[in-house]
Order: sequence, then structure tokens, then C-alpha cells
Amino acid sequence: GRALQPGRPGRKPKSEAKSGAKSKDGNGGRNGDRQAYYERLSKYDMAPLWVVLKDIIPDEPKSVCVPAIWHFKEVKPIVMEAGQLISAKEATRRVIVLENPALRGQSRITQTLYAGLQLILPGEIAPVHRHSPSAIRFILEGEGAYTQVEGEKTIMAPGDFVLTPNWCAHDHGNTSKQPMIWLDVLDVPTVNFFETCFYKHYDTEKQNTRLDHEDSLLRYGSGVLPDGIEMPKHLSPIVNYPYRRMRPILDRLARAGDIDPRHGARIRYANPLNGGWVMPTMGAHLSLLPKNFKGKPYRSTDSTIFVCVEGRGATRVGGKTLEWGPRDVFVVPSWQSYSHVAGQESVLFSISDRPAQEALGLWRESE
Ligand code: GTQ
Repeated sequence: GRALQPGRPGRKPKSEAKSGAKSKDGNGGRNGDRQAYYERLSKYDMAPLWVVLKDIIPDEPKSVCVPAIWHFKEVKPIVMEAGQLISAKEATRRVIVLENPALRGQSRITQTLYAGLQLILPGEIAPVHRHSPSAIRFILEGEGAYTQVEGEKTIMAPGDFVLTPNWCAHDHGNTSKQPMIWLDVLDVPTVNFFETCFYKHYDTEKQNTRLDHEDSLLRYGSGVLPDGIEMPKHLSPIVNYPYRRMRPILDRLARAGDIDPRHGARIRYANPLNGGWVMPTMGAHLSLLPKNFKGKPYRSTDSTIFVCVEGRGATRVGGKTLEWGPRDVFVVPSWQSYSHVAGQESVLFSISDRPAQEALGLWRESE
């Protein structure tokens, strides 16, 4: 992993490393003197800034990740094979990690986010645990499996967006008759960057269900709030934002002509307590691209993971054309201009670390 970090101090400088110690450097022999000096510095765990300055402080972001797409049709059979090899119980979570091709071996799809395809077969239980990384699930296929988050059970369907915030106990189970596959996105690389990860295993398989399906959606997502209760406001109390409830809102926006030239008719998943992002580290959108949509180019500093929910289209990014259809997952790197086109009406889900960048005053966008 380390070797991939650009400009890590201690790396041999490109320009001077190979010029050797003698005076044929067109620099009056100073390169040799410098090299000897760098070696002396190194013994004290010190290094010259001027050699790495352009790498550690580039003029603009140069993402180390690359645009990539996972076509569901291709990867589903391979994900299903895992179901023959290991149980959800033995694996704890039976997940196939999506690794950015430029970040292989690092369990990440972007520098800050982890993504994976989780498979749970009929009758299986993924036992209860909790951890500091926050998770979201975006349901790709299957219907009727559940997740429980801090005692609230939610039954999931394709397109549902489910939150498992930092340190909330969660277990999954499939009481339906079909396999279920969903996309997990976690802020694992971010949490590990700060070296703040904790994990707790429980001895019981399932947590006791205290709250019914959609309790939090009805309680907090109906335009009212329980009066007089104190609760943390930095994250959304809603466990599941069901597709069945979100999809008609996109139609309303599109019909009213509320269509962004870059993003289409787009909603932002919001925390009903303050209107902010659903979590401090990850934020998500759902957008409808009308038939024959030709999006204007856009870029922003948050590398973004997309999922096609409905329709078919393509995204141009970094000289590549990513052609997507239902349940395909693709990723757009930081500060690379992209544009969407869709021949038929399409729906895209997207998620990124934008809330974290905004909280730190770092986020930028441009045309
Ligand atoms: O469902 O709890 O993809 O703990 C990775 C770690 C899913 C989960 C992942 C996890 C989970």
C-alpha cells in the first residue's frame, strides 16, 4: 500500500536519484553533494521538502484511483459461487470486495471508501456485531431479507437505502425464499486513516427486535418529530429510505421540469433532524435521467460510487465510456470530469465522502 502513495517522503526523487554522485550533472557537481546530503539527512529520519513538494502539494487533485465498472451480469455468478464455499455464519459477512483496479490489495473502491457485494442465502443469518466504520446498504437483488439496526428491524427490497451508523449493533437474516445481494459501502479506509477502528462481536446471533419495520421512517420521516426528546443530530435516525417511497419523488421533480443539466432530477438523502447529510462521512443521492438525457460535464473532489437502478446509459470519464445497465456499479475518481447520457429513462444512485470533505472545508466542484 505504502508504495502507491505519491510523494511519500523517503522515496528516491525522480530527477536526482539516478544522476549519481559525480559532476556530469550540469550542476557543478552539486547533485552529488545533494545526494550525499540526503543520505545523511535520512539517518536522522529527515528528508528535503523541495524534492517532494510538487507531489505532496499538487496544483490540483490527481486521484490515484481510476474509473471502473462492475457489470452485475458478469459478477453475479461469481458472487453466487461464494454461497457454495462458505456460509454467512462462518464468514461473519459473506462479501466480495470491489477493489479499484489502481488500488488492488487495499480493500477499497476509492481512497476513502470500501465497497462490496454481500450475499445472503435463504435461511441464513449474518450474526450481530458493531464497529466504528459506518455502513450503508443499497439493495440490488432479492426481496424480503432483513437487517436489524439497534433493535429496529427493516425488511429490504431492491433500491432501498439502509443506514448502519458508526457503532450501531446490526445483524442480517434472510427469511425469504430467494438469495439477496446488496452493495455495502463503508467508510473503512477513512476510519483506518485516522486509526480509530474498534470492533465488537456479540455471543448471541440475533439482537432482540424492539422496533418494527419502518418504525424510524414513520417516526422521523413524516414531517413531524417526537416532541421534547434529546437526540444526536449529526446523523439520520432513519434506518431505511425505501425505493418505493423515493422513486415517485423523482417523477414529481422531472414532471415539474426540475432537472439539473448535469445530474438530472436529483434528490439528496437527508437527515430529517437538520436537513443535512445522512451521515458525517458518507452522503448519497438518487437521480432520474430523462429519456435521451445528454448531461453537461461536471467534476467535484469527491470520488463517487454510482449504481444503476433502472434503465441503461453511459458515463464518459477520463477518456473512457462506462456503459451501464441495471445493478451495475461504477466509480468516478476525484476531480475527473464526467458526463452521463441515457437513451432511456434511467435512475442512478450515488454515494461519496462529500460530507466529510465539506466538514473539513475541502470540497469543491466545477463544470
Ligand atoms: O454487513 O456488517 O461489507 O461488518 C464489511 C463489513 C459488511 C456488515 C461489509 C461489515 C459488513
